[in-house]
Formats: sequence, C-alpha cells, structure tokens
Amino acid sequence: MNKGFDKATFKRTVLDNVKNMFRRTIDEATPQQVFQAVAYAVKDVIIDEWIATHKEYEKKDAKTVYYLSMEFLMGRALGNNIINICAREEVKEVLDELGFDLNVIEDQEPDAALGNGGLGRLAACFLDSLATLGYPAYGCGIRYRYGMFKQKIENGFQVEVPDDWLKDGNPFEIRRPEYATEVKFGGYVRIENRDGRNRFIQEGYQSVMAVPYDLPVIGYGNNVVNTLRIWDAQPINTFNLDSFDRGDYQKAVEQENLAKTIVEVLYPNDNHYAGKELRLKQQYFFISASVQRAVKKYKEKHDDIRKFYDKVVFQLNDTHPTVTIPELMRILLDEEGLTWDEAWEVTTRTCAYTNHTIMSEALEKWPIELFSRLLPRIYQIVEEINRRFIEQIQSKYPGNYEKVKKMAIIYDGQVKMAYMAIAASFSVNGVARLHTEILKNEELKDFYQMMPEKFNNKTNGITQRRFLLHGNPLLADWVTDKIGDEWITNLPHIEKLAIYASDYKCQQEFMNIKYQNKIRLAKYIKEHNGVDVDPRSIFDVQVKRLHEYKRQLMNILHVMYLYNQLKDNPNMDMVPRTFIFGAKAAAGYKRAKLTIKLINSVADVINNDKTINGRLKVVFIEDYRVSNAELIFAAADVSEQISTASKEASGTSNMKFMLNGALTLGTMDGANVEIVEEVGADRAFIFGMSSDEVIRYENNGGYNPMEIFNNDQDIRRVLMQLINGYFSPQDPELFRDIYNSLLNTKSSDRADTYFILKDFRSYAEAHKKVDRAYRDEAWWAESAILNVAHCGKFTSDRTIEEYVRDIWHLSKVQVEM
Ligand code: NBY
Repeated sequence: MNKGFDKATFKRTVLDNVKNMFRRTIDEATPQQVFQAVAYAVKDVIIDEWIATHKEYEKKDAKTVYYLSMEFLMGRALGNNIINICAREEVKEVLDELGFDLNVIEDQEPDAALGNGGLGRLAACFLDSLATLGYPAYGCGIRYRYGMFKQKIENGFQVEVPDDWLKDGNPFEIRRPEYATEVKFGGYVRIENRDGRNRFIQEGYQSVMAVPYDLPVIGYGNNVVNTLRIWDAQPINTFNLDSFDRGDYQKAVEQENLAKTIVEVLYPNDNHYAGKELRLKQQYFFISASVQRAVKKYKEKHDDIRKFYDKVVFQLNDTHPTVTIPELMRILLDEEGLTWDEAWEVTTRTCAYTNHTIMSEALEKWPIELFSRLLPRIYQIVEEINRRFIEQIQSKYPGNYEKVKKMAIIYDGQVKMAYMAIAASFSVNGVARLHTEILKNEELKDFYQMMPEKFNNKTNGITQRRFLLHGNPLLADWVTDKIGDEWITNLPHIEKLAIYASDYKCQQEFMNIKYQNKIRLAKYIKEHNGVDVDPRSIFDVQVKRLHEYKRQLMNILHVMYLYNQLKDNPNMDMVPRTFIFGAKAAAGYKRAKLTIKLINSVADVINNDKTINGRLKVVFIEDYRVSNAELIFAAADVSEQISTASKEASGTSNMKFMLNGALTLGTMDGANVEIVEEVGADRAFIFGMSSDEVIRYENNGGYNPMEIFNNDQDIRRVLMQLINGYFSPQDPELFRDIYNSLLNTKSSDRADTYFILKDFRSYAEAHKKVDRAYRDEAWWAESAILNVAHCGKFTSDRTIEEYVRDIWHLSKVQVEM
C-alpha cells in the first residue's frame, strides 16, 4: 500500500495519455496503447523522486559507484516499477475500473534484453538492491538497438530473430543530449613538446557522439530513484558542407556508418570471447563516454582530481569494461596534466574488478595490431602499464622469467584484459566462495601470490522483489501472511517460515500454491508449445544459457535413458515427470544449437508415444528470457544445477529456484555449495565429481570415456541412439557430432570434456532419489518450505552490502518527499 499514491490523479493521467498520445478514448485503445499510457503515468509518479534523489546526492556530495557493464538484463520495467512504488494494488484497481487486466497490460511490454544471461541479470539485480538500500549508484551501459535475439524454434532448430525492442518506443527512458560526449577512434598520436612537457594529440581519427539515455531504477518503498545510463551513438555533424568542401566526403560517410554500427547489436555470446573489432569499439565507446562524464561531474564540485577516488568507484563487470583503466589514465595524464605516478594512484584506487568465469575460452585477449590501430593513445598507455608491471614482477621475483611470461599484460602479441584489470584494480572478486578459491589457488594463482590483499569473494545474490514478489504473487502473499512483509527488504527474515515447514496445513497450502503456479505454466506451455503437460507431474526444470559445461546434454541423455527403461518395462513405477528446458545458444555455437535440436527431437518422440501413458514429457520453452523465467521459477519442483564441478562460477538461477521452493538437483559447483550449506544436504540431491576431482583429472589429461561406453550397457544404448536415427529417422547422422564429442578422442578437444559419462550414473541415482522423495508428500512439502526459509543469504541486498562494506565504502542516503 502506498499512502501517497493518488488513484484519481493516476487514472486521469492514464486517460489523458491515451488521448494525447493516440487521439483515442480508453475504450478505443489497444492494450499496447494502454501499456504506454500507464507507463508514462508511472513515470509521472516517480519523476519528482528521481529529481529529489539526485539533488540529495549532490547536497551530500556522496561517493558514487559506477557499475560499468556491457550488459544489463533488465526484463520488463512496468510491473517491477509499480511494485517498487508499492502501488500494485492501486494500479490494478485503476485498470480494472478502466476495463483492463494489469497482467495483460504488463505482457505488452517487450523485455529490455540488453544482456546474455547471468552476468547481465546480476547487474540488473544489483541496481535494484542499490536503489532499495539507498546507495548512490549509476549503471553505465550501451543502448543496443537490438538486444538479445528472440529465439524461434522451427522444425526443432533454433532460429534467431532480431529483437526490435524499441519499435514502440521506451516510455521510461529520457534522452539527455546535454551530456553528449565525443569518443575518438583510430588515427595516430602526435607528440608535441610544450613548455618542456610532452603533449599527446590524437589526429586523423574518426569519432562519434555518445548520447545518454537515462532509465529510472526505483528503490522499494523508499523514494530513491537511481539511474541506469545507456549510451546511444550518433554521427558527429552529419554531412556538414565543410566536409564536402574539403573533400572529406568519405570520412563523413564513414563516421555516419560507425555511429550506426557501433550500438547496433548485443553480441550474443556468453562465456565466449570472439575477438571482433566491433566489440572492442563498443567497449571503448561506452567506457570513454562514461568515464569522461564521471570526471566532468566530479570537477563541477571538486578542484583536486587527485582525490577522485574519494567520490567515485568504478566496478568493472568482468573484463569487458577494462579499457576504463587506460582511459582514466589518458584523461588524467593528457587532459588533467597529472604525472604518471599521480594518475596511477588515482586509477588504482578507483577501479575494482569482478571475475565471472574460469573458462579459458572466455578470456579476452586482443591482438595488439587491432588494439593499437583502433585505440592508438590507449595502447601507448597500456604498453607503459605493462612495462611497469613487468618491472614490479621482476623486482618481486628476480630472474624468474617464467613469472613474466605467465603474468605480462602484453604477451604473444596480445593484450590480456584480465591481467590488466588485476594489475590496476584495488579489488579482485569472485562470485561464489568455491569460485574465488579456484581463482586464488588455480586460475589466478600467480596474481594471488603476488597481491593476495586484492582478492576477495562476493557470493552472488538475486532480488526477491522481482523473483518472488513480482514473479510469484501467490507464494509472496502466503509468506507475508505467515511472517509479515519484512522479507521484502530483509530476506533473512524469511527464516521465520521454518517453523511452518512441518505443519500439515501449511504444507497443503504451500503445495496448492505450487500447483496453481504449475497450472499457470502449463497454460503458457500449451499456448506457446502446443504441448499438454500434467501439473500433477514433477516439474523438473533446467533453464539457463546453453553451454557444454552446463551439461544440458547430460540432462537429455538421462531423459533418453529413462525412456528406454519405460519402453523395456512398461509397468515401471515412476512418478510422472515433465522435463522442462529453456536455453538460447550463441548464434555461432554449432554444438549448442545441435543440442537444442536433440532436446526437441527427443521431445517429439516421447511426447507422441502413447505407450508410456504420459509418464514422461519433455518441453523446450521457446525464447527463455526474464519475463517467462518468472513464471517458470514459480512452477518448478526440481532445479537442475548440473554443471561440471569447477566450471559454473556461481549460477544465479539456482537461487531463484530455491526462493520459489524448488529442490536443487546439482553438483557441488558454484553457489550450489553454499545453497546446500544453508538448507542442509538432506534437502537437496547432490551428485557427481567434486571440483577437486575434476581439476585433478584435467591436470592429468582427462579420462577415457570409452571404458564407460564399453562397460555400461544403458549408457552405450543411449549413445548409439544418437547415431542410429532413433530420434532422427530422416537423418540418422544428425547427432554424430554430439556422439563424437563424448567418445572420439581424435577430435581437437578431449573426449567428453565435461565428464558427462563419468557423472552419468551418479546423476541417474540422484534422479531416482527425487522420484522416491516426491512420493512422500509431507517430506517434499517440508523440504520445499525449508528451501524458501533458508534462502535468506542469497538476496542481492546482502551481496551489495558486502560490496559496500569491503570495496565501495558508500554511505546510505535518505530521500524525504
Ligand atoms: O555470470 C555468468 C557465470 O557463468 C555464472 O556462473 C554467474 O553466476 C554469473 C553472474 O556472476 N557469466 C556470464 O553470464 N557471462 C556472460 O554472459 C558473458 C557474456 C559475454 C562475454 C563473456 C561472458 N563475452 O566475452 O563476450
């Protein structure tokens, strides 16, 4: 309930908006038009708070974190915004009075899919928490013209469709041309000696105007509205006559094209570095604009740039924004006239770096040819950073050339972004305890040994405001009914639910809510897939980006194995199970796309086999994204978190499932370790090799999957079905590549790189336990409730408080209205 919310005014604004924007009366308006009108009305409600928040930050001269990220996977804004202004009931009533259903109106909004997966969604959750906790923060990113592609499934194959998310405009954004900033690319550096000092002047460059768009990030019930600033690119001065006159026609056209292409599209790779020139342009584009703007803003109030770090901290979301380091150095050296040592002091006290992966194919290494051509001045600075860093290594380890080889920022003709980020940041953090330990003891061991004080862990978290309060209103109301609404801003409070876990009536209520949510998802599946699923079956769900290390393949191979068992033994006693998948594959990732086809092919056969009496169903949900994720988590019984141990840095869907009362079926990887620690090993289904075992095998050249293939008839049978046309009669060879990846050591990588066959039996055992456990309704309900009760640690509010305490050192601000 929002006491200050004026329903009558709101209603009038909606009606006026419909009239003024569309020249229609409300009864003529389409749902999309009503969405627009409502969204603008909500913006009206928060605009004063938005202004007041920034006034307050100015007044307090508050230290600010800039969360620099190539990705912000925000999802839809409207539903979340009205929840955070605590006016959901009121808005719903207004819409009811106008003859519209709020849920239908919310569905009109396209997801802001400016991110790939976990990393981008984490950034969005962090913004929600920062605003809710009242910390001064900007998110800085790119206003991609096309976000994450939309996924269509055609004939079982993924087809990528451009995501034209801005086609109806974005009601919440505000264009801020007054903050437009020039960003320069290419050309050369001319050195000019003036008054005994060298000046570095970039000439012959191309440039674009970076124009920011601001989006409000609304804190929950606290009048705080922070800003997500995303940059658009525009040509500098389009075709001015001067250019024609000077024969610069070519350059004018090129600059126009540069502006158009630079923000055109989000690269759809997760955990994979592709080395595209345009990607580096995107990185420098938004970083140069953001850093220039932060420096300007600082200088409006302060005259000593040497104390920049007292007011500003830059958090680098993975290595993608690492050019922040040389760009800040450039500004301090070339524009502010600081000495190298002064500039380095400021830079290294301002920047902090978060690592999200140990996957070697994700490490960014830019060829120096490309890097120096695109960013000539920045490259000079990186060379000097490298030269000094190597000196530092050598003075710490005299004569140890191996160390230099392993740690140099520039080596083998490449710029290693992670090494630069570590060398120039005062903090390096991993995203779950296990991940941070692996960074310290394996992947970044040399860096940890040289500068242990920089390394720290910040276990990820998620916002309960979106993933419970908005996504699962039935459960949210039930929780509030039992223990009050403190959990909304203080998730550990949800522990109070534990006492209800063993209560029969509460168990019934809980399971009934789960059942309602399963009906809601079943309807969605029927509408979108045309498949009937039984809400009384176990909903066993794996939704996340498709990647070999996440082992969706192991999941579907296990489904094939179960199906074989059912075919052999038609009377097999088994609780009906619906296996639900959702995953986008990077457009160029062949094996991942083939895995999607395999899942759909298996689904086709199984879903149409009358002889198994619907005991098995397989569903691939098209276009998995934030908005349908909310429905999926709410309906899940089993949460599949089955990555090869050591590979998943943290995972965050594991937390969203837990929050919604699903039981984890997983490996001891990423944050699963901490989830099990919180809820108890007896309330989860853990299987497979430990990260230590995996790492030991990897250091010894892998293992021999042929032994398993030769000795395990069930596994052999499943693998043979990949190449005998059992699931692809029109093309028996279709899945040969998957078969080969598991067995064929001749291929370039090790056979079964991700230990699928090695973990298979233990995985199948864990599934059997799930089947047995689900039959004990009381135990299951108790365990599900206990999962909810023990998820308090996994709120992003906790994560943010830890960043603030250990890294950012911000102060809370109150906004009175
Ligand atoms: O970040 C994910 C991790 O895999 C997951 O374990 C963790 O929970 C999450 C948040 O910390 N990483 C991730 O989502 N990475 C990307 O999306 C990504 C995107 C682009 C690129 C690399 C990684 N790239 O190099 O282009």
